[in-house]
Amino acid sequence: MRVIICSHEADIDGMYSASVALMKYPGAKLSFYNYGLENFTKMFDYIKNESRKSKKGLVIISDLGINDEQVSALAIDSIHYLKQRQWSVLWVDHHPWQKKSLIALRKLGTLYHDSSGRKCSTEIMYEKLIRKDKIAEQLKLIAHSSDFMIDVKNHDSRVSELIHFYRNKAGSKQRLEFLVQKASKGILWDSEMQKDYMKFIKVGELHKRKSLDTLTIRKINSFEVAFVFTFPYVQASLFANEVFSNSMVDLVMLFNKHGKVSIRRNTESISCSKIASHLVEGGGHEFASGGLLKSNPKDFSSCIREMEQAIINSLN
Ligand SMILES: [Mn+2]
Repeated sequence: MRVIICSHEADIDGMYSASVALMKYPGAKLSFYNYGLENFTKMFDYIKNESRKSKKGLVIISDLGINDEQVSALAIDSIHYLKQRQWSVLWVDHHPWQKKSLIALRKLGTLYHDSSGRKCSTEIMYEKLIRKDKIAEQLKLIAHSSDFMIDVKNHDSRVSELIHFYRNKAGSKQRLEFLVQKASKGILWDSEMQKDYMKFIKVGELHKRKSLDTLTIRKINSFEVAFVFTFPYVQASLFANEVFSNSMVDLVMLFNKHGKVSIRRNTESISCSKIASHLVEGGGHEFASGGLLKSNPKDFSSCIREMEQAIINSLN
């Protein structure tokens, strides 16, 4: 049977949940996607195309959530098509979904969705597919501490940085596939990754310094908020943690040249997902979220004004 695994390209959880799925279905094809209608369209086009090559198959979608009406309609339509070709769908995720989409998807395929906010996709994949496997167990522990930023001091962030490097480096998408294949065999680091990592360190440090030069701190209500324009090789979560450990801010909002915003918090009295809901295509978790700006990314002060307004709206 033809099996394809489509997972979130963003982070360790996306990669390792795909690795765990690959352990269960070693011959499966891998591909990675991000959020947004355009990306979901790409994903479903690929899946439908694969389903034309053979009747009967399985597609596993991981670590990607439906948070948008159009994406929901696209997913429902595509899965109907797949069912006609006798393909089944297994969807694993932990992002917030609209209730309507959850109900619709449950009717069409197998959906393992955790809404508790305490499990990452790799953990769900482990529990549902390959429980008790020693390698998978390690993968889910690493993904959990990376996704929820638990025990940051003892967490090895190099794989996260490397994923970020591969995502942003032209022609490096295949490296993500290698990383997932290696992890599924229990190889979490090797000389090739080390070599790539050393390349990343050089340019990554430079981009971090350049980003820090743009740091602006504003007081909004009782909260200290840092706004930073980030250069491509800066990984949002790790960088936000650095900002938190070097300053006393409560919230960090990062934005880049594409107008993409990443929101991270240092206090539980702010909801990142609420702030994101006041941005374009905003979504995510309480503790980490993102969205898009309407402002021209080159115009820092108008970007900051727009983000400030999103915070103010979320506090009301
Ligand atoms: Mn995740």
